Amino acid sequence: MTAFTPQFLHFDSLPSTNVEAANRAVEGAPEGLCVVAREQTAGRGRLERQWVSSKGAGLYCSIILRPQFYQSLWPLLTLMAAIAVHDALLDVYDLETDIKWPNDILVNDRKLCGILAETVDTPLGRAVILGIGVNLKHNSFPAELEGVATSVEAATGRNADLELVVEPLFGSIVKYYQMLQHLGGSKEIVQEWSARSSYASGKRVRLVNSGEIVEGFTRGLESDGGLRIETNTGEIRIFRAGDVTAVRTVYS
Ligand code: BT5
Repeated sequence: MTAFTPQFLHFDSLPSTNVEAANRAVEGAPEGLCVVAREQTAGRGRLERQWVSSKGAGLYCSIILRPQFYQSLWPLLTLMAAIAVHDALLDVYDLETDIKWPNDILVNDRKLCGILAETVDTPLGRAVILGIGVNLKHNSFPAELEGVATSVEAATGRNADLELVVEPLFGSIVKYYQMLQHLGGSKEIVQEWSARSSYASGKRVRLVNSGEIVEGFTRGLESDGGLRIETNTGEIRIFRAGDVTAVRTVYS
């Protein structure tokens, strides 16, 4: 089992911390290298989407991992990161958050944090770049994110400083990464994730994946992090990718 002490590289501005960390990984950087930037000019989400990363307004960071377990379980790294962000926000800001499968941290149904795990082939083997973006400051968001995004400051009314959250967050990542690597660790990560997410079970959702739209109720996670949905026809389907939204039930 590998354990590491995070090593930090701080930048004022980068196109994307994931790209910088991937380049470092290709150059042979070790597991645990964390790239942190005050601003990203080309911050990205899944499927080539943009991650708005205004200067000084959030935590934009990426850590290099070199997992030694089956690649089929690597999706659990995204869940692990979400657990770690959840715990760090609770510890540092007393902020209770929800986790939406697979990679969003929400407060009052608004997005506070997104996580992007990518793989990169390096001379030391395939690595995972785990990117985390957390909105800290109560800056105004672009029009398309108004009503969709939130920040620690907006949610708590308290000042949110980058320096306060970085170490607890990476401390949490190390803790849950070790848990994941134990025998039975994947089951524990799924349990920890489910305990923090209203989306784990019994939530009415709509999932969109490659143009397909499915509606139903969530029915827990598979051991690799896949989401089970009981569709309106009663069939249980398992999804390993997709965008989930909560569907409100209207009672008359
Ligand atoms: C994500 O993608 O949520 C993953 C975001 C990962 C960002 C981090 S920052 C450090 C590292 N370096 C990078 O370049 N990326 C990672 P996805 O689930 O596809 O969500 C993207 C969508 O979230 C966008 O299409 C917007 O709708 C919304 N969005 C963009 N910026 C946001 C923000 N700052 N706060 C809340 N929502 C945002």
